[in-house]
Amino acid sequence: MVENDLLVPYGWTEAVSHDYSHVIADGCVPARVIRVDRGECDVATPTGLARARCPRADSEISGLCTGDWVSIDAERTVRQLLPRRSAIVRSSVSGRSEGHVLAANVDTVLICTAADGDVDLNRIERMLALAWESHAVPVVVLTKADAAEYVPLDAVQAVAPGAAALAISATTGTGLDVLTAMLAGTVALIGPSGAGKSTLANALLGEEVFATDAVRAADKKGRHTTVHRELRPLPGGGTLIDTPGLRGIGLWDASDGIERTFSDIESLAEQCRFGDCSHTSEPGCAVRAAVDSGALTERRLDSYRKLAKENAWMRSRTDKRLQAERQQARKDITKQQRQMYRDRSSRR
Ligand SMILES: Nc1nc2c(ncn2[C@@H]2O[C@H](COP(=O)(O)OP(=O)(O)O)[C@@H](O)[C@H]2O)c(=O)[nH]1
Ligand SMILES: [Mg+2]
Ligand SMILES: [Zn+2]
Repeated sequence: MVENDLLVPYGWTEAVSHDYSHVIADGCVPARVIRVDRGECDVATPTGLARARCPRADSEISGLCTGDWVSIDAERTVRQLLPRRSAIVRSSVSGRSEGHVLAANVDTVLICTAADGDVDLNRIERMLALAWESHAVPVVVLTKADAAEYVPLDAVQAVAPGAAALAISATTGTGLDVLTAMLAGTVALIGPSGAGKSTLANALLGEEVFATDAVRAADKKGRHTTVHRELRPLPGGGTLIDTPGLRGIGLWDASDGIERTFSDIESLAEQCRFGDCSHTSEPGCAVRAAVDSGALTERRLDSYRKLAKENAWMRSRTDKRLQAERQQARKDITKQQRQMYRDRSSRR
């Protein structure tokens, strides 16, 4: 039986209850993070919506984000960050050796691209890698189909093996019923600014919750109207997270995500004569053969290489940084020990 009725619209299910009920600290209740602003967050609690204090930055809980399940105490302070079932993580802007979590406990990721602008397949592949890596199910959505002369749905579907791709219009309602039928659990919208995410969010929510903005006509660039990540209950069940547009999304250790995104290339590579084939000039290369026959585009192969290289670089950088941090910690300890010996000898 599901308790916590007021939490149900915010994603409290029997499965969630099963995972978390026994780990919640005494005197605390479960809550879902709707939105985080410096030091405080809006949360949904068993008794309704509330404002909670985030733990201090130096506490074990840092980087709370929209979609997180937490426990809060009687003073409305977040006490526990409950284990994330999934998380969309990109490389941190601050360059620290952690990823930056964009949204947590997400089941479906809607990768939005405006059909009336430049439909950048490389960027779609990058977002697919991010989404697959998060353990959510991606759906590629071409928005503003009403404004496009030609909607390149086939080209988009071709770069998204294993994922659904569809064209919609939030303005005319085209495709919204199909999309609604695909939504499950917590749905997050990602994509560049101006892609129509907030407009689509409002259409799915059935009310004007999120502010939207006119795209600059000159360059079709959005203006970053959405500045917060925010979670809302969907009328038909499930929840929706709108996010601000991302200027650039660096991958964060997305090896599995890349593998899934390029599953076609990965399976071709298994047929290459050499196990360590670089798919450049080796004889018996199945990947080159697919490019030569037109089954695989050079663009997609390049995109795959670029993301794999970036990922490898990111991983090596992280490893180096972790090493540096450990080294620093050792130095600090040595310093403390020296200080201790000095103190002791001066006391003598
Ligand atoms: N023609 C048309 N314009 C749309 C559609 N969806 C969004 N827009 C417009 O695209 C612009 C950016 O939308 P917005 O939702 O703020 O994009 P976001 O930055 O991704 O959240 C706004 O001017 C919207 O009116 C659509 O389905 N059709
Ligand atoms: Mg927006
Ligand atoms: Zn090869």
